[in-house]
Amino acid sequence: AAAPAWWTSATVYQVYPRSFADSDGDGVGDIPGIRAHVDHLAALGVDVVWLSPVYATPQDDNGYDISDYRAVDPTFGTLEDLDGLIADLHDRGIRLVMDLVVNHTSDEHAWFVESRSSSDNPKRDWYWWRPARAGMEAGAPGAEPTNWGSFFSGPAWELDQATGEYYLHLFSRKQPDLNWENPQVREAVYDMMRWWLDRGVDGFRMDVINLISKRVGDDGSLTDGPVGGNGPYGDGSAEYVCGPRIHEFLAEMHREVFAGREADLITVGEMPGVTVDDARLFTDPARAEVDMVFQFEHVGLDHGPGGKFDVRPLRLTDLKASFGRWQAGLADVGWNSLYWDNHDQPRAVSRFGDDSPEHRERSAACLATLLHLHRGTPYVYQGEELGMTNAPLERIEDFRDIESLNHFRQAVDAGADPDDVLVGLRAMGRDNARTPMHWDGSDHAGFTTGEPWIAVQPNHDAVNAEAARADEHSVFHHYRRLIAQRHAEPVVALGDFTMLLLDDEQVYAFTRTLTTDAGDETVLVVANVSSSPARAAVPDAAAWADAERLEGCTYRPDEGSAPDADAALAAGALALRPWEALVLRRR
Ligand code: ISL
Repeated sequence: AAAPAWWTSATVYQVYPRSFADSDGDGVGDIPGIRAHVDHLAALGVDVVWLSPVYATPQDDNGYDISDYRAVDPTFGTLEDLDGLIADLHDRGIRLVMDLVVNHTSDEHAWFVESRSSSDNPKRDWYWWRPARAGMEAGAPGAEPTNWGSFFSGPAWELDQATGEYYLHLFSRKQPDLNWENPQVREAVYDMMRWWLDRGVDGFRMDVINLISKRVGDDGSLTDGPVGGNGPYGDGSAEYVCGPRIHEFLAEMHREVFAGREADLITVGEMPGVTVDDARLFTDPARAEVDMVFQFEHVGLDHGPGGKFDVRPLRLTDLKASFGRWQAGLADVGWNSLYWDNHDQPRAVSRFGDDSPEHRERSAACLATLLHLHRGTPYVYQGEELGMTNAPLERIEDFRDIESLNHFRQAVDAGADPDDVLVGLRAMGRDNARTPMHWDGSDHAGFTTGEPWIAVQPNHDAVNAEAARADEHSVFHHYRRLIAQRHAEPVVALGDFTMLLLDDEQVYAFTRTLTTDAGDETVLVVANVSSSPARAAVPDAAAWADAERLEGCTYRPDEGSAPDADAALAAGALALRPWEALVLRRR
């Protein structure tokens, strides 16, 4: 068999540039700010940095609305700054992955400016232009070409006065969708991607890449989606999530852009709504599409029928069933990416752990142990390695994100009580993860000398990188050791995964097994995912009674395990303190 790809033992760190480090005091993070902190990333030991967008942008969606794919936005710096960052990272053996946002551009991109200028412009067909619904007047309520809602509230169509036609925008009205049916669009994107690879970048994280193929009839028609549940609009997802030509497009991209150089690269497709079966196809190396996908199942388990802001308690059994299904589904073909959070999700410790002062560090470390011992490529979002928490967002004025602001306005206009709407926004709003990175305990956490674009969290006095690096028992050093174990131990990178105790609401347990010529090696992970003591009914417990601890995987090894752990294990169970995780190895 071929040697495993380098990224099977790699860990990726996501930098959200707006909130990482500001070098020039304008309150917004920038590339020189990142360059000033590359040693933090090297100390953590990550292999890859995924940089969220730094391209030219009007910042309607914090850079996910791009007006020039080959330019760096002045807010973030210059192309030379980016070249410098690539060099700084490469000097430390760290690769750089750029965000590729090509489901849509900004409405200020030259392509769209041309496209909207007239019905017969050569670039007209680069976007999705449609007349009003048959028999209706453009602009009349319900006259949009389809009933689809946008991810950011309101309809997915905007009427453009210049020609009296509508254009499609699955996200904000300043993010028109590109028409991937048009081969010129695809060639322009591939050309831009090659340009970045030639500049030295090592791959792409592909934004909502499974939405690029829309189901379109021979006559150019698009189809309404079912209405109900979440607001007045139709759910168009069946028409564009993993649409009819998605595999063809990604295979073509691979041939046109990656072929011949793929061994050094890493590609990850962000894919809301992707199923395990789709993901097997997308990540099957024989099909040559992408290396791995970001799936969304585990970050949807606490959403109610009303959508992401309709928050429900998360059940550990659901979480384990989901991860277990993905681990099994991509066991023999394909590869998983592993994440708890990113710039679109609440902070991991606040959502899956316990962010109270008593349990914050232990629960953050427990979550790290669990994720980093799954099979797949782990992603660490900036600040996760410090156990950063959700932000204390109180009033609507505290929010900055277009998704939250639009949702608030739509819900309140529709008659909802603003206080009720805020409950959902506080729990799920994307700004939770977008407050500035905590570098130290000084004013503005060392993020900026100016006025930060969004408030720094007050807990930066205790939760910050400087303090964490100086404390060998910090969450940071726990992450560092876990990342190192993935490099050092083939069983961590490649071992088979078996979920255990699927019905237990408190304990998360699994094994990893590696079969080699030297015999079997098995790692057992057992964690108490709660703030009260637990007893785990580990299968075949007695066999683990005197197994060794897998080095580097225990948080606070100085504290030992729960007092009666060994005796309990010998007797067929295991005693665990709140958020305690044990990682044992048997050969
Ligand atoms: O958070 C979400 C909205 O409820 C997600 O559905 C999110 O929009 C989805 O994960 C796609 O995210 C990506 O594309 C968006 C951008 O706003 C996100 O920041 C990006 O990660 C549009 O480009």
